[in-house]
Amino acid sequence: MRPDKYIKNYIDGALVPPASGQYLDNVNPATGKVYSWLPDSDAEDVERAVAAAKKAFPEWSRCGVERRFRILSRIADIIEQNLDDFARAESIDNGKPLAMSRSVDIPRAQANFRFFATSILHFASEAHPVEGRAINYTLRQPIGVVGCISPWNLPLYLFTWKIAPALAAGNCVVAKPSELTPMTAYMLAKACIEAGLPKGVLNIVHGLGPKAGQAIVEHPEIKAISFTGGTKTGQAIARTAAPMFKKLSLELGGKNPNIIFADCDFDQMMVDTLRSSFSNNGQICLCGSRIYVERPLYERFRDELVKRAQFLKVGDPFSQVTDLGALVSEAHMEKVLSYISLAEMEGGKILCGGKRLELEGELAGGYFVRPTVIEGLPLECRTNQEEIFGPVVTIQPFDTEEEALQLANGTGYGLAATLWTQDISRAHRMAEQLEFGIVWINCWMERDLRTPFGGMKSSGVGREGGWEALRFFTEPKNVCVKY
Ligand code: TXE
Repeated sequence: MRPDKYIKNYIDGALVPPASGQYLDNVNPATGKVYSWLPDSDAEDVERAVAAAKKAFPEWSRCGVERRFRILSRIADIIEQNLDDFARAESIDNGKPLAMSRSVDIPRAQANFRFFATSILHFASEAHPVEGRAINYTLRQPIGVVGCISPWNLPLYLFTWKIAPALAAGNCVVAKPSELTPMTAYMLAKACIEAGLPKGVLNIVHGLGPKAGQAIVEHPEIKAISFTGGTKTGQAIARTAAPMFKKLSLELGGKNPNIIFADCDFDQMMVDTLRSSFSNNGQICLCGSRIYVERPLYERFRDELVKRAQFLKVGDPFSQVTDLGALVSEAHMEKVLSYISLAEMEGGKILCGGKRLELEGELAGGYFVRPTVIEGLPLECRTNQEEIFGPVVTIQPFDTEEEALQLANGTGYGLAATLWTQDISRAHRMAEQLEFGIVWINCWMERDLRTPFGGMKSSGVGREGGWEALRFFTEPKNVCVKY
């Protein structure tokens, strides 16, 4: 399955150009050069997608879970069979190392379809008998047409994390991937056609957030919105969708703490902390960007982290030795670099990195930034409060458990926290008090698709994953029968 130069929308079962005939540039972030074009879709394309989805809904919602299971499993098979093509396309589009696309992004996209294809076979609803009098049972019915909007950091991974449960539950979908990383969503459309997904069940509209994305959010026939992206965008979506009483699932930003106690397994902690700091260039909402270390371990940790960060190889996403590829776009690189300058202005000391990496040849225009470790900043400064979403971490010592908790909970975000300690009582005690949707103890990114996934505070509203996703994408109806 080869990527094409001109990406098309997927509407009513066909690959079609945008209504306006206008296209946007799609840039390869490792070279800084335009390499393909995507539809600059508008409300007209969204209107067509919604009409197709509405038409497809009666049959798809009633065709039975067995049929939905079969078709979604076939889509998973096709992604698996085309792993190399999907992985190459993802790395060109996003700038991430091919090894990561091959081992994380695309396998997970395949797993999302397989997981929800089988989940729907087991999904059941409750009954509440009133002894001797009546029985209540809950029908869980698909909502209708739903909107899924996803970001650029884990393109196909997050796109399918929303689409798969929505389809499994019997909804028809209008989806928009990020305009920065549209290619694998386009390839997914081809996979859906090959798998025999009935036309109109899934529609993929490409284009800009404020234009195509906004048209999805404000369309009155789209009854639920599942969104992953920046907190500001989440606020804008809620402003439009909440007064329309749409169901909303918002997975937003994070400013995640890693809390490291001196009694931890140092070697394992170092391996995972390096990953949580710099995987995917720090462009994962779950990456730990504020690292708090118990004072007796602080200097040893600092020296080791800086040594390992300097050792990471930044460069060609297609080289086997590359650890960090390019950041997703020039604008995002500028944002990350501006935060590093801000950190210096706020009194932070840059221990390593801190600069753009200029490569030669084909990669001369690429958006590469060296892994950066900063110390000496207080909790209240902007560097420690705002999401940077790049290969940048701050480190700070602490003395007591209470202080660690105060630091960890001290931002407006609440997505994920990581805790390193061998003291089991402390681990449970702190897990209870950490204000985060996910708490990892002695690990990071240990994912299980059955668990509730999402954040507290400004990190979002609602949970994805497992039954939570199927509950979100269904409407519960109480039926009461008196006898
Ligand atoms: O994301 P946006 P951006 C954070 C990260 C990053 C910041 C901004 O800090 O630096 O957000 O990134 C669509 N109506 N995260 O601006 O805009 C858009 O087209 C409807 C965290 O690139 O949130 C894309 O498909 N849709 C994060 C999607 O929203 C709109 C992942 C995400 O883009 C829209 C990415 C609108 N008005 C960034 N405006 C995470 N939580 O993992 C934009 N979009």
